Amino acid sequence: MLIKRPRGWELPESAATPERVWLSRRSLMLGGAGLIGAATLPGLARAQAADPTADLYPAPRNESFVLDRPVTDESIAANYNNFYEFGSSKRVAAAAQALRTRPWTVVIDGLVEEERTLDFDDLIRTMTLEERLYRLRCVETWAMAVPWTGFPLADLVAMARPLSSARYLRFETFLDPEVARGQRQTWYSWPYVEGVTMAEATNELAFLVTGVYGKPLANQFGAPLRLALPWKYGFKSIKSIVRISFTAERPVSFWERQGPTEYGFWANVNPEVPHPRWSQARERMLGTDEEFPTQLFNGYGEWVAGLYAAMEDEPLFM
Ligand SMILES: Nc1nc2c(c(=O)[nH]1)N[C@H]1C(S)=C(S)[C@@H](COP(=O)(O)O)O[C@H]1N2
Ligand SMILES: [Mo]
Repeated sequence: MLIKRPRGWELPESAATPERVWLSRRSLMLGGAGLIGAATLPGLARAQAADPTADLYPAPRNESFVLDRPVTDESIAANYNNFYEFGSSKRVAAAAQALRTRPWTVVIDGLVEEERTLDFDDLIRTMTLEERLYRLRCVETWAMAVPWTGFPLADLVAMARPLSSARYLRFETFLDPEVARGQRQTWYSWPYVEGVTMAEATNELAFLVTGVYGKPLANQFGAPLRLALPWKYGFKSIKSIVRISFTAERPVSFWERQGPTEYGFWANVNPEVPHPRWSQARERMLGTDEEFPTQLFNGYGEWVAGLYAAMEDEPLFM
């Protein structure tokens, strides 16, 4: 089904069109006539799009997920990021533009009927995209509310056909210290890794994100594919995924390896369980600085509380 085949946009238009025609068509599109061009010359016009999946946006909104506060301004969310591959400050957006997100492949391996390597642009077109308004709560106490676009992680699990022995999913980010200077810092164990249980992965809330604010993901948000697990602290929502492995063993995630007494595997949001160095009782919205009381499971308990019944012995909230 997911066979790699050349598409119109993979052929640079300059290779197929005399330069003078190409240049004038480009200036036409820059002049705002892009829709006309796209309607009459689908393959060729798409070759000029900055992102080969741009035509998939905006996706219809799934109205099941509503916010209790305004959406964070795009300019704020796009300029305050955690993406340690590009540095430990929040101002990593410029550095993250160095990441080349095409071609991009995602390996599905481990305990599956058949291991495979998917081209991202093929993968996304086998999935039905939707928009969801989710909040994200960083373990550092800042929070945001954003319109993610993507598809349920459960749909990818179904496509991957895991064996019955699979108990966890392990996600891995790209590794390229040439481009991502943060990955030259050897006190971290790169690449970034995260993991969830099969039950968490197939919960309706678990979302694989390909876009935000009605467009393909900008690099700093973790292009071209990142996770959104809104009931967990933000570090579980791994960016720029290149590998998804089905495992029998619980994966050790990046921050857990770094500081197991501060960052655990479960990392479910809970106002009553402080981080060893600060309280988790409140959160601050990016942009407005408005404060809200933190909610158990970040307010998403209706979907996920049942996952953790009879698991009191586990450190579910760190
Ligand atoms: N690969 C990778 N994924 C990552 C991180 C990172 O440093 N590297 N930071 C995490 C943390 S701590 C948070 S809070 C969110 C931030 O997502 P945002 O920058 O889109 O707000 O990404 C998470 N995913
Ligand atoms: Mo975070």
